[in-house]
Amino acid sequence: MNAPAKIETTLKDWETDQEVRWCPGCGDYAILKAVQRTLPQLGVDPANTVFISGIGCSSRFPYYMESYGFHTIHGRAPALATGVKLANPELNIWLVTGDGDGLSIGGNHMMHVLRRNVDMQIMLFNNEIYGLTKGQYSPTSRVGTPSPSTPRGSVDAPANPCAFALGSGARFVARGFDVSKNLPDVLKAAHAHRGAAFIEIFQNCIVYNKDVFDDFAAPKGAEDRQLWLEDGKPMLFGSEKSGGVKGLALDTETLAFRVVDVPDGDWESAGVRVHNAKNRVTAHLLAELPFGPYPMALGVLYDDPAPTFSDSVIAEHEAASKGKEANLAKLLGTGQTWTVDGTAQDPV
Ligand SMILES: Cc1ncc(C[n+]2csc(CCOP(=O)(O)OP(=O)(O)O)c2C)c(N)n1
Ligand code: SF4
Ligand SMILES: [Mg+2]
Repeated sequence: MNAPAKIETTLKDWETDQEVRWCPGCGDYAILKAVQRTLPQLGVDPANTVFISGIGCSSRFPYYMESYGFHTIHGRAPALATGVKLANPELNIWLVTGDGDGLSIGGNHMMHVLRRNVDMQIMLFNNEIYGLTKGQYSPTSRVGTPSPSTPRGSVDAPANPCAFALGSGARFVARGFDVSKNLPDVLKAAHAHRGAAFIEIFQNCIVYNKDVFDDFAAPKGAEDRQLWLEDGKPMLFGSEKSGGVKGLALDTETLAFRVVDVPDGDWESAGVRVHNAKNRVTAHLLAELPFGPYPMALGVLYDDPAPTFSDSVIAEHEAASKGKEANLAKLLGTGQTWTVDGTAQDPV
C-alpha cells in the first residue's frame, strides 16, 4: 500500500466554527490546540481523518475538529472506530475518550480495541473524575477522592491506564499532559505507529479535580519530577541546578528500578539504563513507577509494532474470496434452505 500523499494544512484548517463548550481554564483546550498544531506537521488530509469519541467533556472533541467525526455513545467509541477502520482502512482515525468513558463503561471495549490492534490513535484524557456529570469519582481517582458519589472519600484502588493498556496487549503506550510542550511529539510518535497507539493524557479538570497533577506537571521543579523517555537514550532526570542529575538503574535482585545519582554526567558508571521502547518488561515497570519516590514516566513507554487487525482481516477475506465470484443470491440459496408456506391469517 502506498503512503497517502502529504497534504499542506495549517492549524486554522483544523478549527471549526463551533462554540467550544468547556469550562474556562479546562485542560481540554490545551489538548485541542496541541492536536490542531500537530496535524499539519503530519501532512494528513482532513477529508481522510476521523475523530471518534464516546460521552464526556473530553468526548466533545470531534465537534471542534474540522474533519469527519462521530460523537457516539458512552464507552462504545472503540466499537464504532473498529467498524470505520474495517470499512475504510485508508482513514486516519483518532479515538477520544475519558477515564470514565474509556475505563468504566467502556473498559471492556477498550481492552478489545487494544488487543485486536486496530490501527488508530487512542487519546484517553485522564482527569481522574467524571467531569460532564458533575464530578463523581472515576476508576482512576486516587484513594480518598471526595466526590458526590464518595462523600467521605473513595476507598478503591485506582486503575492505571498505561498498565491496563499493556495488560490488554497494546503495542504502543505513551503518556503526556495537557499543557506539556512535548505533547505534539508524543502524538506524532503515536501516529507513526501502525496499530492501536494508546496515549494517556493527564488533563486538568479545573472545576471538579483542580490541579491534581501539579505535583509533576507544574513548571517549578518539573525536571526533578518528570522523566521524559527517549528510545535509545539513558533514563535521566533532574539537573545540576536542582538537586543534581539522577537516573533509573535496574536492580536485578528486586527486578525494580531504583533512582541513582549521576555525578559529573557519567550515567554509564552510575548504572543508568538506556530506554528501549521495544522492551515490554521495562514498559510495565515504567507504567507502574510510583510517583513520589520516582518521577512520572512520560513520553513513549512502549512501541513495538505487530500486525494490525484490519490488515489481517482484509488479507483473510482476500484469501477466502480469491478466484470466487461474488454472487449474493447464490450464497443465500446455498446450504440448508426452507420454503415457508401459509399466511399470517392462516399460519402453518
Ligand atoms: C449509558 C450511559 N450511562 C451513563 C451516562 C452518564 N455519563 C455521561 S459522561 C459520564 C462520565 C464521563 O467521564 P469521563 O469519561 O472521565 O469524561 P470527562 O467528562 O471527565 O471528560 C457519565 C457517567 C451516559 N451518558 N450514558
Ligand atoms: S467539568 Fe472539568 S473536564 Fe469538563 S469542561 Fe469543565 S473543567 Fe473541563
Ligand atoms: Mg474524566
